Amino acid sequence: MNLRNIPFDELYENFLLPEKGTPISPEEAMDLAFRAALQGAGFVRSNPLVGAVLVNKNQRFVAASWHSKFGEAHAEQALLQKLKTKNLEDELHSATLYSTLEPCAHQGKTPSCSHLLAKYPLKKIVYGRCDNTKKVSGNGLKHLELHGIKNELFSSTKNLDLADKLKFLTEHFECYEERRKPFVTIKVASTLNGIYAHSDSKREWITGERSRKYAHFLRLLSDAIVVGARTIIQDNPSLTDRFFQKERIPLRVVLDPTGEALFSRKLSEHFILKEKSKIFWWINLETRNKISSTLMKESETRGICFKVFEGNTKEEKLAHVCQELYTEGQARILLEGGGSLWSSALNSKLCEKLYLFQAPKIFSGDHIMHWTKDAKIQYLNLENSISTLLDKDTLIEGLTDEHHTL
Ligand code: AOF
Ligand code: ZN
Repeated sequence: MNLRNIPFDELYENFLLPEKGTPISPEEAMDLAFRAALQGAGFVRSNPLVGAVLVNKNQRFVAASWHSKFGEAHAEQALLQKLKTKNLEDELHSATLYSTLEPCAHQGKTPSCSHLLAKYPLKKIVYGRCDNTKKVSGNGLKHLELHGIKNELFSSTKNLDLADKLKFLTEHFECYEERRKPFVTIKVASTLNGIYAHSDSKREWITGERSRKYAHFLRLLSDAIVVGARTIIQDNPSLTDRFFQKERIPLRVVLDPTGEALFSRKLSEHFILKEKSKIFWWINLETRNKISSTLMKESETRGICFKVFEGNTKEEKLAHVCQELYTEGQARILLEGGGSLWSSALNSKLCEKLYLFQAPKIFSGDHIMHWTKDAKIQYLNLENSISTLLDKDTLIEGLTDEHHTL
């Protein structure tokens, strides 16, 4: 288990660029490119988070930039634009460009980065990860070589943590592009013995404020946030990010086969409907037939888009939802609760990553709910798990393996 000293939300919030002309080592340059890439969180959708840093021929920092929005300039193009605006294009002479991802080769929604870069007398590109999509896959690097620009895959023996950070920037993108599915993450806040709620009480905070702030960062990172009916009934959540980018509302998704969450209170009293932004509300076909035309109309004006489940079991239904979200271009999906949803995700092998916030407490008694309450898997391993201290709580995160048995 590795220990992460600075949580990502702090790196995101306290992002500062060094003064131009500051000496910078290769490790520092790539770490800065990582932090620059994080600034695109919440806006790149199925694209990777990418950061780029220019270091001049005397190993001095010149400028940094990042891919800030899906469909807009890639990190490298944004960097070149910045250099132009600041009249710093001369600094490209014999310079090294650090990019968290290999430069692209294709003209897509934006021009090809390698073609843009090849026009300048750069010495070398150091990249953090390969882009294995067919259209890129080494082609950009070849193009740069043809123009006399060398390339190197970044590796560091001094900063092993950096390799994990670079992987984080592309994990949703690789899953979406290569495996053609959304990158499904589970977020659980529990006691040391895995309890996330009491079945007989209303919402109660288990983890501390610091963890809850981090959970909002996970919402910022996510394209879609999914909850089950009981979470809507018991917690009445808003499912918005209220710390980092308040104006950005992720797609909210409610899984409510029988409509018990929908009918649990007046629409005007559902906090999730306070922000008028699209919500996918999945229900069974029989439930849809029970919704009056007045309620249907009011729901739609409040942003609800009803969807009908396919499949019989919870697992089949969830798999169908994930497939639909994939088709809708939703790459990073956060399952926020509760136990039934998390268990279905584990049972159907849909969960790619787990974020477990553990508070130093134990709950016991007749009404405790364990977060894996309906899971039928025998075991689940987290690869390269990382622990981060968040005041008194510990966040344990890691990619799940696919080798659990039913
Ligand atoms: C880079 N730098 O900053 C990013 C890259 O549709 P487009 O034109 O925006 O292209 C998206 C693809 O470009 C994406 O699938 C991935 O292969 C690459 N992303 N590449 O060199 C960047 N965001
Ligand atoms: Zn590009």
